[in-house]
Amino acid sequence: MTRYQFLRVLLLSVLSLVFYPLRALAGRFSFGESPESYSLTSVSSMQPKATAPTGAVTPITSNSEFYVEDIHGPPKSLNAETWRLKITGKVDRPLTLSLDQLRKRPTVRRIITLSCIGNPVGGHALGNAEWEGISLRDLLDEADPDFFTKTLIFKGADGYHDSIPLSRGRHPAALLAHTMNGKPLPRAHGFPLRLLVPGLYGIKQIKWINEIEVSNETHVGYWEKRNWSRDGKVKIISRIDFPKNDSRVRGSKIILRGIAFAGDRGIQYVQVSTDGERSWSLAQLEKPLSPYSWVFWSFPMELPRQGRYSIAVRAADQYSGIQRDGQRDPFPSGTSGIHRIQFNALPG
Ligand SMILES: Nc1nc2c(c(=O)[nH]1)N[C@H]1C(S)=C(S)[C@@H](COP(=O)(O)O)O[C@H]1N2
Ligand SMILES: [Mo]
Repeated sequence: MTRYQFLRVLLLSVLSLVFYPLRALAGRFSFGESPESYSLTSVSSMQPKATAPTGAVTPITSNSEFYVEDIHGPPKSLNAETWRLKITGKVDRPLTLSLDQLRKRPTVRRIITLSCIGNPVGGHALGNAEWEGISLRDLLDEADPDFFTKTLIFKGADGYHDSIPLSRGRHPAALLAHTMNGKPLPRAHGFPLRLLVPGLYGIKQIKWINEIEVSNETHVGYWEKRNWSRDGKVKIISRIDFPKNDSRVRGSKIILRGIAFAGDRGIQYVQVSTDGERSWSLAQLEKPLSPYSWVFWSFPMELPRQGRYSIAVRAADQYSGIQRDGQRDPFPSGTSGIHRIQFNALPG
């Protein structure tokens, strides 16, 4: 931290001590609109298009197998020639960039796993890709946000919008991607430009971006208006990929396999239970492809008898400890439910 950054944090902390209580008071007398005032009947469901791969789950998800989730599909009117990215709002230097100009800028490459907040327990609305594009932090430095700003609002050409804290946008790995797994970003995934910021669910990873507004207001995003989570932080996710639920296996020994993911918090360990969750054992972990990538786990299991077996998996991140089988419904802030499967062991 530089001295300037330190003083800035100090000043903002002191100011917020005064400002937030005042605003909370104002809220009681209902000046203006607060997010709480949206009706709870406007809940609407997010329906990611995702299928389990036919073969084994691979460390990198191919573009064609990557899940897709959006409100209306790719915007029809989007034309790469006339498309512009605008940086607007509380900045010293508003910017307007064409796709050619963006492509000429220095690029960064990051492996980041993306998960839909609506992904159910054991679901496949998450994938891992290598994204290439421009550093969001560098772009922000160039536009130079005003001293007191705290919000970045991202707007997609389809009318979708959401915000992240400016501090999160300055994450060293946050990028505006124009390339996915070495190919131009597919239309379905946000061509010409989409956001990737570690630690947050897909809800925050805006596709078809045409404007980034720097603001000092709180912003209520598209899904937030429909009562989904405001912060969109990824919860601990773990999944069993082999064997599949209700499948049949042969042999006296098998290797259970799956993935675990916790956004930008890193997976510390994964545990498997083969005895109805009375005891848990540590699984083996593969080294993740990046600090923001899912982790592959495996666990050798003896099958001393024929018949039905139940297994469960749970993971711990580096900060909050072991995953709890809390909320199984993804609404409103993502599920942390434990994945359980059953399979049948056949003779031979
Ligand atoms: N412009 C725009 N961006 C969007 C959305 C959208 O509807 N419109 N949906 C978000 C949601 S909810 C998710 S999970 C991710 C999915 O990204 P993908 O389709 O590339 O997997 O995009 C996010 N970005
Ligand atoms: Mo999503």
